[in-house]
Amino acid sequence: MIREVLVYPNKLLRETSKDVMHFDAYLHTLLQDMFDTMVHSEGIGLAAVQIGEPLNVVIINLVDDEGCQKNENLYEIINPVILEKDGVTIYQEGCLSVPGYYDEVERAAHIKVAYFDREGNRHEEEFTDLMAIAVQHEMDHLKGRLFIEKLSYLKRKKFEKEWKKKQKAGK
Ligand code: Y12
Ligand code: CO
Repeated sequence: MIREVLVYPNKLLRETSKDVMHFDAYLHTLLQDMFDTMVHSEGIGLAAVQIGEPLNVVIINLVDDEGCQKNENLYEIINPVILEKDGVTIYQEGCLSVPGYYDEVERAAHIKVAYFDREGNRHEEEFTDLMAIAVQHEMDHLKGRLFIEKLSYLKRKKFEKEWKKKQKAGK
């Protein structure tokens, strides 16, 4: 089912998400709803809190070199914890909860993450490149943080001005 994506400055987006305790049908329906919503919205990543469910659940499905979003590249990341991080990378990020705004954000270039899959199996995996950026972006959502909060003071001011103007224009 396609669900509504919460948009900044919705207060629910600031909530801290809680760990999943049961790897059951409720979780599987949530994962399906997140997938349907992400694909419908043309996104490559989504956190459960973005559809109003403050649980530590993230999905990421990057597009391949041909621009295809293949199911085999879908990551379902539950209760993630960053074990190691190093290096620095800067990328122009966007977010379905801040539609139409993109800006450069600095993040770790390499991360090692422990997480659970939909069946409750524990994994440890290292991520680099766009996947490392996406995992960190989505994990920030789980702490109630948006990428715009990582911008410099001046860039944040610029964003708030543009956002208010857009809202006034009804976009
Ligand atoms: C790198 C950086 C950030 C991420 C997090 C996941 N971000 C997204 O999936 C953002 C998608 C997005 C899609 C939009 O819709 C269209 O482009 C049609 C959009 O809407 C507008 O710009 C109007 C905004 C964001 C992963 C990896
Ligand atoms: Co986002």
